[in-house]
Amino acid sequence: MAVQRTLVLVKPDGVRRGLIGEVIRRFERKGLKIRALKMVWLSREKAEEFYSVHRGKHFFNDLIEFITSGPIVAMVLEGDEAINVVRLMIGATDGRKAQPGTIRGDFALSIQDNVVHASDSEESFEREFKVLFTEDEVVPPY
Ligand code: 3AN
Repeated sequence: MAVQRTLVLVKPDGVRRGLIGEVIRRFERKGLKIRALKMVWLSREKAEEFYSVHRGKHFFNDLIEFITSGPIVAMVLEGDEAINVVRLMIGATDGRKAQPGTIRGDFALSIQDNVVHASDSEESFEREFKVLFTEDEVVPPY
């Protein structure tokens, strides 16, 4: 058993569509613990830092425009193998290819407007966490 933390975003499309509660509900019912939660509107600078691994790709500009187009909800979830569990629950990047039953499979029909983001590795979590949170925003285990 390896307890991990992972970072999840409800992206601007998810917030606009009123899916914040639906997304959080799925993770809570799964048994994941919310250790931090906040609503933020990313600056262009923060967004570019968050998605720095995609800099130079053909979709980078559109991605930055999209993620800064409205507020997002950022959270830190914790649980046994949380990184993989959450990736399975959100589904494939392209909503058209994501399995029904996953968040993207149930709510997305696009590769960009795909409702949620989740860290894909411990290294990604560490990097993403620093862009969005400080340790004092994380509640102790409960
Ligand atoms: P995931 O969000 O599943 O980890 P990544 O990290 O490969 O996927 O991509 C980050 C984000 O970049 C995606 N959620 C999507 O919004 C956008 N993206 C990725 N690949 C493409 C693509 N081929 N065309 C347009 N947007 C893309």
